[in-house]
Amino acid sequence: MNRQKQKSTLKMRIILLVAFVLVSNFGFAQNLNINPTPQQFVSKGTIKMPTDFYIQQKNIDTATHHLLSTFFTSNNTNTKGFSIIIGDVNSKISRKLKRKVPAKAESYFIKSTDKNITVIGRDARGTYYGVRTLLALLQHKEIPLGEITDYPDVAARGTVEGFYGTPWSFKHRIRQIDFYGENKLNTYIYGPKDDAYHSSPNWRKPYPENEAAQLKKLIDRAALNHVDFVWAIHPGKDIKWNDEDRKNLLNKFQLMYDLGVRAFAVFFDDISGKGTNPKQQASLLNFLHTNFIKKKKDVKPLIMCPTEYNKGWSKPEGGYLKTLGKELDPSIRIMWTGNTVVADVDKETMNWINTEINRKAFIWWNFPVSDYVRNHMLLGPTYGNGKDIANDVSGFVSNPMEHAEASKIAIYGVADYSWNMTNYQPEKKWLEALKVVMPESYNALEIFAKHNSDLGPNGHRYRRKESVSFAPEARAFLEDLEANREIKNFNVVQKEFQAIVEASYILANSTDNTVLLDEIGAWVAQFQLLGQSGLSMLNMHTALKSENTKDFERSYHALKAIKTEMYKIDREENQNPYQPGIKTATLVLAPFIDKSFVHLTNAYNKEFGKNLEVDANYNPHLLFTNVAQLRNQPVTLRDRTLAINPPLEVINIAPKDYFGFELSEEIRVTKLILKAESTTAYKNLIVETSTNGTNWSAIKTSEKGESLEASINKKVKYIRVINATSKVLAFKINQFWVLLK
Ligand code: LOG
Repeated sequence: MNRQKQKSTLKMRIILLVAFVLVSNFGFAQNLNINPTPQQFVSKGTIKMPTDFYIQQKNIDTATHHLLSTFFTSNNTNTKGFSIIIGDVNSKISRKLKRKVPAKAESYFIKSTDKNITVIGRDARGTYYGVRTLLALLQHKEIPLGEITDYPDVAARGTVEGFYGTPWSFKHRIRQIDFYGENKLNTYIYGPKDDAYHSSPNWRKPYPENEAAQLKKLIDRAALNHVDFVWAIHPGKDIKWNDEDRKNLLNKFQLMYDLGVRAFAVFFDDISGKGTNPKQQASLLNFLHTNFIKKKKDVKPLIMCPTEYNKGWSKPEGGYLKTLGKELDPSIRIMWTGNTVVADVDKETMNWINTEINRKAFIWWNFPVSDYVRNHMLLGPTYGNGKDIANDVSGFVSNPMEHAEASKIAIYGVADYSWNMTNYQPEKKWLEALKVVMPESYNALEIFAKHNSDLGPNGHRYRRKESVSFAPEARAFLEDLEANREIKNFNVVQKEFQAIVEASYILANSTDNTVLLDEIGAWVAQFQLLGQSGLSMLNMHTALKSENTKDFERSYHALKAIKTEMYKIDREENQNPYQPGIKTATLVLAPFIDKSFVHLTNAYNKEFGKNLEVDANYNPHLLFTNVAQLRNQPVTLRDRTLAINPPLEVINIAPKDYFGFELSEEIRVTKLILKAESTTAYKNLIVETSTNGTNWSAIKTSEKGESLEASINKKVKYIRVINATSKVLAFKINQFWVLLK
């Protein structure tokens, strides 16, 4: 070998050796079991957990002090203990170590050696997060040694309590805020649509005394968790663009400031009329910025939710977004839900909106909110958003379900995604989340949650995967069944149904999270019945194969009885006026059992000359409309009431636009009811019926209380409400249904 070659081989060896040492010392931050996953962890082994600690606190605030006191007590601290030094970059700590703290807001650096642990934060919140990580390290059996360098990818991370329906209770909000602190989420935007003092009619008025007192407690709790409690106001339904309402807003902000609020938002979503004017909105926001935010000095920049808050609704020709982008003070953040109301966001989404509004949009992610599918539980993983948008967003908040505790499964994922985007692993985080919300019964919860993730058909067309590992089994089973072959995976399917029944028993009697159980209980009961019905279906199959008619009929009747029980739960629990009832496993499991049941019953009838009935449990009628906003709205048939799932947004009905139903055949219709949020549109609407969709006859209507009513009593195939004027009518549809004979 010549010298040259020898030299380069040696060089190669050294490079490889160095690479090996580097890799072997780079522990995986994922293995630390900390949520969110730290950005960087260089591992240097472990040491035995000390029993006593010596805490040296430098510059730390009340929240961090309080957090430390939850672990370090007089029982495990003394001056001879294992040294822990905590401070921020301004504290008296080794300069060499302070230089390792990333130059980013909320960052921290931890060095742990066999002699001591040093935690240094870039700022107060960074120190707090460093201590959160420290306490998580101390939960391990041995202390992991090495260096952790950590910072959030997204500046504002958390939730917006922004859904329609019952606002969260005080107790739930406290639990949420604590959960945010634990998971390094820093933002809780308070904006429940059904809080009358957030929106119309009472946004101008102070909260009643007891509500104010509770809010104050929440605000204090948020401070203790380093969470910004952002109080939002929703004045657009009836705001007047005059000085008086400006004063009203300032006054309400001051009242909230007095309760301790130091961050504010103004929402203009889901409104119509004068309130939607972008110039006026911008001018008002700038006014609040100058006369409140700037004056106070200790209040965060404003956040606003625009009226055109998604691309589908934005009308570029009207220049709404561009006006906001140009006129709003650059410090004011603008929220955005994506390409549609309910959407996942990616690079393209961000590029488009950020150019329109001249700043980084603040993402309002409408997941796991279920206010438009209230009969479903959304317990699946958090996934779908781009992993390359960290630098394109000014904030990322999730709008959750009215079921606060159940929403934690998704929020846990949001915490990791928004902190450490590129390393985010949806499934791994989902499994971890289940363990966090149910430390003992998480295996049972997993079985329940994996089959309760999708939303079912909905007007926003947003869907989630569900029963992922079971779906191919269901397909294979049905194929064999329909081809009259031996069912190869019978045992696998049986095992799944058994697991469902058992998991439901375990959950229903679990004690490790009764708050969660209160929310999901009715769905668990329904899920158990579904599993049981699956087992009866399998029994029908076995009995048919062995030509045991007695067994077949018993299982057949059992399955029908189970369905009756499920029907009862659906009619008794969760009876909200929007999507009442309790639906479970609707994407894969329920249709699978239904199809198999129908197939087996038909096969049995044929073979034994019987006629056991199979009820076609579906709705044959269709929505009939030319209004784009309504096109995907599901239509439900309950008993004899045929209804549109009422959408939550304002619907714009252009001249000659209509909405109604196309029946499967001519059927006698007795009554039509429309309940709109404002009754002023009623005089401009006509109710019409038709037998062929071409020739229409008008029906007399009357206003009864808040509804528009028509008594019909004739056989029709089409029935609709039509805008008879030459103007666009804009209103919310709270109820729309017809009664079939
Ligand atoms: C509302 C929100 C609601 C969500 C899902 C925004 C900005 N506003 O369609 O209050 O929870 O959609 O139904 C919305 O998303 N309107």
